Amino acid sequence: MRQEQLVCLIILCFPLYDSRLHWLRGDDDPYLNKYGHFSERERLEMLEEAKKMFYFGYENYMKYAFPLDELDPIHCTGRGPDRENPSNININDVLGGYSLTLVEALDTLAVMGNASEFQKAVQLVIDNVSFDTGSVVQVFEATIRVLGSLLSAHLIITDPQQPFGDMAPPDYDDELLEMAHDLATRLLPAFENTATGIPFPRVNLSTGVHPECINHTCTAGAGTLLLEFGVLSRLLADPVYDFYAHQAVAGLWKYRSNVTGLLGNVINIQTGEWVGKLSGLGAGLDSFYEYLFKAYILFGDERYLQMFNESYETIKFHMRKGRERCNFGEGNSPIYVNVNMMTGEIFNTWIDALQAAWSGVQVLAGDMEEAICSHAFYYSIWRKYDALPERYNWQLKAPDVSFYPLRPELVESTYFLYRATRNPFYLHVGREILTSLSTHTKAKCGYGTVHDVETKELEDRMESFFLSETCKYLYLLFDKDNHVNTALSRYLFTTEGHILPIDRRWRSKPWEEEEDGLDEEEKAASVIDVRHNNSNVAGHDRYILVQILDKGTPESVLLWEVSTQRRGHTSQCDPVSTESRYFLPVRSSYFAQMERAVGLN
Ligand code: DMJ
Repeated sequence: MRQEQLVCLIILCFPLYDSRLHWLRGDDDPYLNKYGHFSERERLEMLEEAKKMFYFGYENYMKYAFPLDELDPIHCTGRGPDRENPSNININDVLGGYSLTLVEALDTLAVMGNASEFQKAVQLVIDNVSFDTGSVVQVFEATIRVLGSLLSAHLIITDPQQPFGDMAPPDYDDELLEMAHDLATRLLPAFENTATGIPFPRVNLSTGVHPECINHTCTAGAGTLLLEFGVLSRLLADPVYDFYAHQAVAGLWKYRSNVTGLLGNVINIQTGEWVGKLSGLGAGLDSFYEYLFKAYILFGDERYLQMFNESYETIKFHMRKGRERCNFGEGNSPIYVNVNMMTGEIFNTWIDALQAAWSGVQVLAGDMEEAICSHAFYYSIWRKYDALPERYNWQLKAPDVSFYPLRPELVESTYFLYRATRNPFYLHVGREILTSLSTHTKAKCGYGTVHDVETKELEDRMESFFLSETCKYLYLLFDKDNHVNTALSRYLFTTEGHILPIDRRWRSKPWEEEEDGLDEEEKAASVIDVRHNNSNVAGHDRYILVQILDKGTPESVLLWEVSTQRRGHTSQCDPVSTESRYFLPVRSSYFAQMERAVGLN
């Protein structure tokens, strides 16, 4: 062949080869074009943006609001409890007059590696925060926001490895643990004088439960204390907190419907009668399920695993609508709806923003394909509004309740899905969330609650979970080398995004066993490493595990271990399909169907 002929052949053949390559890779698929790749440069840019977002909120809070609880980002002032209007529970349930936003920001500072500011902030908390405030707060909110944060920061400070940098303030003497102890003790009156063991929803931090305190509580409020109370008990070797948190869950569990197996959203703590019969995965119930599973991960207590497994099957049976598989078959996009706990019939036609955390729980539980679809549906809603409305009516394709208070749930699930799949799709989702937040919620001195997702009008309030959760998950999504990510199998996020080490210490109850059989050296190295714990793994699962280990993704090992245990055997882990890992997690046609379902096109 002459040289000119060869050149001609190459020129003629190249387009054919190229177009075949496009076909093979699906490059003509608009979704794959949009989501198929995320460069290192883009990742670093987003990491920087996430960091800036946190510091803009944090520094403005410190400048304009501290020592009050929250920042008003439009008027550049602070706010504390609404003492003039005790019935303003939207504010008073959360703001206890204890520098809430500073307390909540502590472990985000550590995760970002800012040792000097972390130490300074810890000292400010120690010097300024008191719980003898006379504030009437919700037991749930005080626990997940304040108690959880104090414990997390204490454990970061006392970690002998100091993986985030030198976080220990000079002369630290367990003050944060003492504060956690003090706060939890002030919450205990909520567990007295209840006939069911389910706590009162609110306490006055100085005087206990008011004689006229309402006898109703929501399921999540009473059933989301296990992690914080359990860790505190173990640190203090005092069973009382662990006991009460367990008793609350056992009380709720006892009253589940004997027809459907479902729980409602509001219960009378004296009679066990369900005042709210809505059963769903959003407000009032969300973190109840999350904590059953996380309590099993942290404490290894099989009772919680059994409750979670039973709940999971029941939820799927009654609440899940749509086609059977996320990425296969015919029918509507899968969706989890609210049902009547007594009958399983559809209760209403809205889903709420809190339910977006459910796909994160599904990732932990190893139900990956379900997690992918649950998340993708919420992401479609986000794309429609650049935010999540508090309630979205899936029948009317419109918000039922229109505000968005900077909630973290969608980015939380996005983070978990990215860690489990490493699919660049989730980095794109994270970037869109970050961009929407910068574009629509940035105010003069911080980030504001969106009053109406359609008009983007803002309210003058920056909730503390914006710094403890929304910014933390965004940052961790893009910070691939962060210690939390490289050792994810050793950390558990509380429902408020505070990190707790998964540690063998939590597996025993010091008040039950004087001697747990470990010598001092073993105790020092007692962080659970599931990689050394796989001796009874067989066949296919061992193959998957070896693959995971070879790829150096320790978090997947934990997901693998807990998911196989959740299913009660070792052969039904739901590994992410090759297609989901390297192409789009949801097939393009199903993705387009979701867009139509929310009226996006
Ligand atoms: C947080 O306070 C927690 O995540 C809680 O479980 C419910 N959601 C809010 C933030 O949206």
